[in-house]
Amino acid sequence: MGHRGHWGWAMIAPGTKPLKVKFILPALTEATDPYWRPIKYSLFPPLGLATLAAYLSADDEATIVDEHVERLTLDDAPELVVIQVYITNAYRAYRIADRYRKRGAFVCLGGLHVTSLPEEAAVHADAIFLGPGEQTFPQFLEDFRAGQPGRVYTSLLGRTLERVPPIRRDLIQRRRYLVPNSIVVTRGCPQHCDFCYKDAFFEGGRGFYTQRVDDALKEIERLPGRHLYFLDDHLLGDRRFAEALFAGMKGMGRVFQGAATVDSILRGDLIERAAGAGMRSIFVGFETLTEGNLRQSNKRQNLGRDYRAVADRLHGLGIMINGSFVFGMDEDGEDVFRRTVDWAMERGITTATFHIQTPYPGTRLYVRMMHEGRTVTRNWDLFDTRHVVYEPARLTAEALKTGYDWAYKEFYRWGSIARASLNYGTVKHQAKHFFYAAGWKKFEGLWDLVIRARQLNWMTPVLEAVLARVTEQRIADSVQRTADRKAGAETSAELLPVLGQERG
Ligand code: B12
Ligand code: SF4
Repeated sequence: MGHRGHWGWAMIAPGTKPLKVKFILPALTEATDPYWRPIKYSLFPPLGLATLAAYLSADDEATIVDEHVERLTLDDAPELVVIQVYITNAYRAYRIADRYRKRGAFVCLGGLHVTSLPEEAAVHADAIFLGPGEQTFPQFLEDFRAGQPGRVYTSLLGRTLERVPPIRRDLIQRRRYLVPNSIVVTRGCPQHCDFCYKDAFFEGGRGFYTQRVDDALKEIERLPGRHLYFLDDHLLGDRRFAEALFAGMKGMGRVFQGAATVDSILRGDLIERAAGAGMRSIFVGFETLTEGNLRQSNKRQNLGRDYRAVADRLHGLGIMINGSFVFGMDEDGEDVFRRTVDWAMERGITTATFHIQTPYPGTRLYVRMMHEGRTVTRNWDLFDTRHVVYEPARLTAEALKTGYDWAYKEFYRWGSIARASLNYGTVKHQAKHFFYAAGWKKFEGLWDLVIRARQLNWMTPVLEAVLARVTEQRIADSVQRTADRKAGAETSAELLPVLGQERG
């Protein structure tokens, strides 16, 4: 049944009855609690589901419902329901799945949480999917159309992003999102941090792979407007791929945000190339300022790296930093909160994402915590990095929670935002930092208003303006510094005075 189209994925055979398919991203639990911040969940459209929808035939009838931005009704009658399950929407996902199964729909569950705990999810599904869906979902569709769907589809060998069909962005309601142009051009990550979802999710096959550069560039060209947000775990993870991508993007007039590790920012001149292609802000996993914590969590790529040099290099390029920090690792004591927040402010980190360490099922951290008898709950609703779900080593659970809450408040005080912006050399950059940081945490009322008016896309040009271009000169200066470093300077510490002068 089915034949292969020119893309290489399964196509519906002529004459086969079209399918009615509903893709659902259930709301995370916090949608109903005081932490709910509509803007946070109106950032990105459900890219994973739009990726899967691309494997349907043109005749099939598909809808994507993202419960964070619209109401989900359950009284319709799709034949096939496809639900993406994260740990913190798992219970809600299961309730929706049960409801649709009672109504006679065939329900597929997949995503990170299903991959971590397949037995738990299987009770609520007709078919479950482990790992990325690019190979398993088209196989399932073929089986389903043939009337022989399997129970468990596991992504193993043959994982690739080559010849994948274009994402069904037509099913996404762009105006409901601040960042409709989210994109992923790689999957996974070359690193192996103990607390990360990555190794469990990609078990049994490749853990890091990229699109073909020309496919990625074509996908970028299809996106309207200027702003892009790369959701890749590590955009600089494959040097050759990233070099070619940035070369291809040069001159496209894009501004973009992405994520990378500290070592990749310090190494070579990839970050200058990224800046030249339009990178204006980057998510960096600093995680902890304590070496022992890095070692224990196998975050080797951060060991011995000069975090200060990372911040200075990025600022030198006019790239704003979203720093990620984890509290509650085994060497963290009461002083960790103040130390971390002070460091982030002193280094001019624009936005900080703080997390309480969370042992996600499937990770090596989870196994260790179980082994040491330190897990205290299996209520997945609490696994949102805001609650303490294990016994910390050198802190009480209360102190960890209080310190985490304090860190957020302290970092986003008006005074702190102003203090951090003073780290920037020019008034333009100080203003950029100020508006970006303040806009993220201080204008909640305004965001809510725009979201209610369903016109979030009006704000995208504002975001583009805040992320506007740094001068070519800054990038050229930084490239020169990299060349100088290669020619002589031994350590990044030696470069700091040079960077300091440049910024002053
Ligand atoms: C975008 C994003 C968000 C967005 C989600 C918006 C959205 N509309 O999806 C927002 C900002 C809301 C968010 C929030 C959080 N996130 Co988040 N987020 C991501 C990010 C960066 C990208 C997700 C993405 O779009 N990937 C690209 C698409 C193509 O892949 P995908 O969604 O995984 O879908 C594929 C497969 O999973 C599979 N699949 C998925 N569903 C299904 C269903 C079926 C039936 C099938 C066949 C296949 C299938 O097929 C798809 C194609 O391969 C990931 C990192 C990552 N690389 O995945 C983290 C990530 C998912 N987030 C993570 C975390 C920890 C959080 C937070 C808890 C953090 C925090 N404190 O802020 C919060 C959640 C808060 C809460 N209350 O629960 C962790 C999850 C860890 C875990 N084990 O669950 C990740 C993995 C980051 C990381 N490296 O740790 N996040
Ligand atoms: S570098 Fe980031 S994405 Fe990669 S394994 Fe570590 S935590 Fe996960």
